[in-house]
Amino acid sequence: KNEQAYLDFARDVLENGEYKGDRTGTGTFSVFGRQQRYDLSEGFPLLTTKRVAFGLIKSELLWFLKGDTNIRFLLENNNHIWDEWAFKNWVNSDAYAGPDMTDFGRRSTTDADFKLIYDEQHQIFCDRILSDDDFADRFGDLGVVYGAQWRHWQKVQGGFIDQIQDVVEQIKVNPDSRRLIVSAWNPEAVPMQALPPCHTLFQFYVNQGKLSLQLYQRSADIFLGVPFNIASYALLLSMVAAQTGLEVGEFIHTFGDAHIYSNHVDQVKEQLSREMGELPNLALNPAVKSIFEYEMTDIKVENYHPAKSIKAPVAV
Ligand code: DHF
Ligand code: TMP
Repeated sequence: KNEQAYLDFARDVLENGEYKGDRTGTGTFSVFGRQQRYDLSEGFPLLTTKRVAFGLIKSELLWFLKGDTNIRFLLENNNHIWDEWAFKNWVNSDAYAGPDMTDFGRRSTTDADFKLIYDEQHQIFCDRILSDDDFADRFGDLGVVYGAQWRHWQKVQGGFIDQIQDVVEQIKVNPDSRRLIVSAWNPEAVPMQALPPCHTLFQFYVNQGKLSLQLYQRSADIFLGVPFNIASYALLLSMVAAQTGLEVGEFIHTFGDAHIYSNHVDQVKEQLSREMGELPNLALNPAVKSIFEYEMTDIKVENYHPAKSIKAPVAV
């Protein structure tokens, strides 16, 4: 069963993960190398043991597919999942003259007075991204992140590669190919990214009229990021299947460093104590004729009745 695979994975890391320090200073329980499989014909893998905000997953994926790397589009869709990484560039810049925001991610979870100051600066930042074009160009951009690598991979000889367009075309004309790969990991670009890509590389596979996708994720925040990543890639797979006339097969999720942050342990235990419900169904508008033409209203999950959401702080 699809959701069981995620829950077993979380339990495995809770039980077998070893303590490991990390870049954010939070600390994690970590394992290296795991894999789960989700058969999409059994339902759409949007977790039911906590509410997962599918609207945010849709707008993030549409943002990647547009080749956009500026958070303005996300903010226009009320999506704040990437704010902290743009905000970090802003407060570290010479142009920022507000209150000290050093280590804002951690301090806003431990210091209530600081959190008020941070929330205010965050709000000012978002308002300015939305209203000031020059400011948005300078501080809303996360660098050459997913959208840039997927749609405009810069060639050494000049020009760009559109990996998504190419892979969709290859699935149509050469479905037996073993080279149906999209790489977000561009070693040359890593220093120019607010966060080097966590979902590093994915490969499609076609057999017996079914399309499957395997993702290699180098680093995985099991409680916050992974439920989004599962649904996002299941959605991408479903959209590519719809555009290539194939049925949906499996989403295979392969991991490097898979971790539970030390301040997520109670939340994971709470989630593991809950009963699973039925998985929802995905409905894509069949009139959409290109992978690049989907809009928010063309994508719906039906019959989603999750348990209530569980809040946790994100490590910045
Ligand atoms: N950093 C870390 N440490 N973990 C991540 O999962 C992560 N993910 C990123 C960027 N950097 C990251 C992009 N994706 C949330 C989910 C996905 C995501 C970023 C943030 C998140 O905070 N989800 C919450 C609240 C969502 C909301 O705004 O309602 C959740 O409960 O799912
Ligand atoms: P890192 O770059 O030091 O590995 O930190 C990235 C963190 O963000 C790590 O906890 C993994 C997490 N993450 C996800 O789990 N999924 C995602 O889609 C993204 C962008 C990040």
